[in-house]
Amino acid sequence: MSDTVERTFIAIKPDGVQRGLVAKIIAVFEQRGYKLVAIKMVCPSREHLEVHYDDLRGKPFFQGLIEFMKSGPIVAMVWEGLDVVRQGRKLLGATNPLESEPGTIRGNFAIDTGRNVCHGSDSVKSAKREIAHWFNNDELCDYTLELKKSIYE
Ligand code: IDP
Ligand code: MG
Repeated sequence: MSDTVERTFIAIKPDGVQRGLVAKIIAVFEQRGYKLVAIKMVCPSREHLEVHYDDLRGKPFFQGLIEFMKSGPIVAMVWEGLDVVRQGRKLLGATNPLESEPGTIRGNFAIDTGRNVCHGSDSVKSAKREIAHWFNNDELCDYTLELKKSIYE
């Protein structure tokens, strides 16, 4: 069995929650075979969101992005499995939903970049930073996915 402990941070943004996409987005990761390690609904502070999007400070859309992310609850999750960071980005689709392939979450459910319904870490390094930023260690559940033998060779 290959290395399956890679983790990524996936969030359903306020537009995804408002549009009733929580179950659908979770199902995409569940059905692919990834393991849900942590999940919570949160209304983070402006400061928390600014640190999350630290690399985008200075972009013209930054303030609008933070305002939008503050406009309602977010469902924050950690998913685990082989290549989950890169595969998670693929499941989400391109940042601009007009460029997202049909079949991806953004390609199926979004049109505008500023309302692209979900977030996913862009590298293993970002994932580590984001997981530590959104979750305490005791919120990350340590358990065996019994289906593992059916998912990995
Ligand atoms: P990502 O979410 O695909 O990683 P990033 O470039 O990290 O994309 O941007 C973070 C978020 O900022 C995007 O998901 C999107 O909601 C928003 N964003 C990025 N570029 C623009 C833009 O040009 N206009 C409006 N919002 C943007
Ligand atoms: Mg990003």
